[in-house]
Amino acid sequence: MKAAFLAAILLLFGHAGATAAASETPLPSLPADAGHTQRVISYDDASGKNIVVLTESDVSTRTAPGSPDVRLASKRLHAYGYLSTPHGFDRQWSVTDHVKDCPEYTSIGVRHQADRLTVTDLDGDGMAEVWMSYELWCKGDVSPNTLKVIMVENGRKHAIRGETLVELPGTAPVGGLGVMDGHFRKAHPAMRSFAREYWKGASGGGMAR
Ligand SMILES: [Ca+2]
Repeated sequence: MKAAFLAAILLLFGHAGATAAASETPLPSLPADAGHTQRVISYDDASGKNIVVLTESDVSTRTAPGSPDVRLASKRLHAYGYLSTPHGFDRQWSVTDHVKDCPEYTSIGVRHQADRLTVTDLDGDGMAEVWMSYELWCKGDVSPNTLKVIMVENGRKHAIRGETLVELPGTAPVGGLGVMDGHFRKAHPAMRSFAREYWKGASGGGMAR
């Protein structure tokens, strides 16, 4: 196995307008619709110096077509992976997801689990695996949220899709199950093992298969 690469957390800040400028490392300029930065990390692997940025948009609203009394809410999240080159930052991959047109009387949520952003090299090939999880919801009750775990290695995305686990006193647990996509099913056993643990943590105790 190659020596583990250095994973260095450079910045952790809340929203745009925070102290990104305090870093000595230049940051990539994000797309105009990226929204607010939630977290930035950098790491080195066999490809070079990389930066990952997690962002979320504001909630936007519009009037429902044909129903002037109904407002619909939407929100997006993004993740961007950049490689630092002599010519500047080159975007290698991105992840985008959203809740669209959620009736405003319900609760809309589009949220990175930003503190769980993690970098590994579980198969020891020198190429980092970047792990993230996020939740989506549009609901008016305490039902589970949609939960996704995404791992990106060398630009290739692997996903687990399912729901958060909800446990209320006096009732049976609801949700928690995640299903690995075809990329995860073919991934290195160490990655699948890590993925199950990662899902467990992201979902609040659920299982991935
Ligand atoms: Ca790897």
